[in-house]
Amino acid sequence: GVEASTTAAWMERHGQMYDRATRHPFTVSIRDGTIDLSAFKRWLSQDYLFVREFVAFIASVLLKCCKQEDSMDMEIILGGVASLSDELSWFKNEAARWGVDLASVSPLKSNIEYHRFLRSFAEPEISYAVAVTTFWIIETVYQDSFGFCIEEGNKTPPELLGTCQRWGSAEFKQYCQSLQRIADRSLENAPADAVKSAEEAFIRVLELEVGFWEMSSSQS
Ligand code: HMH
Repeated sequence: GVEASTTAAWMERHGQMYDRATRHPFTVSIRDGTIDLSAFKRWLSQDYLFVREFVAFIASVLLKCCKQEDSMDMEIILGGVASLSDELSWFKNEAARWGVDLASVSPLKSNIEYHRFLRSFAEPEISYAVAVTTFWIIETVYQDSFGFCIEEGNKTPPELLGTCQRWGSAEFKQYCQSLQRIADRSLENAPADAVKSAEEAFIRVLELEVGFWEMSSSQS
């Protein structure tokens, strides 16, 4: 019969948490046009710092991928590293447009917590299956959150559409689906303890993403 993939099963099992991360009041307020622009600017500057850490994280996923016997996923992950170069330029442009000075931004508490989590993947003991699954869910939360902001019926302010397109585009969705296939295939071949660790990391990402939106919504 047709079985749901491991990751699809987790999205159902932890559906409430997944929805809290992908339909957060912060992104919902972008979609309904009530977003507070100072909150948007705070998100922009904090996410710039996040993405700089994310580069090192994806590099660690790439390294684990290359150490695999069969590293057929290398090109997809390498594409992810490459697209972050363009993304960092995008952040600089966007920050200039909003009058945000990136040089003077320090990471807030939830961002620091997320950095610490990302850095833990540099440990060689963490398996490729766990790392690539974590990579997939981090990207997917943004894809789903911003995709919703450009779906039918949105009242997203025109000046925020570029941001929403970056992660909400059909192209980014396909990239996330490629990562999901990679994650599922890796999990199928992984030992039970790695599958368990991957599920824990999946849940942890959802919590950290909620924390990141909360941090952006209100100064705390
Ligand atoms: C906090 N999560 C956060 N920032 C991002 N840019 C992504 C996920 C996806 O790239």
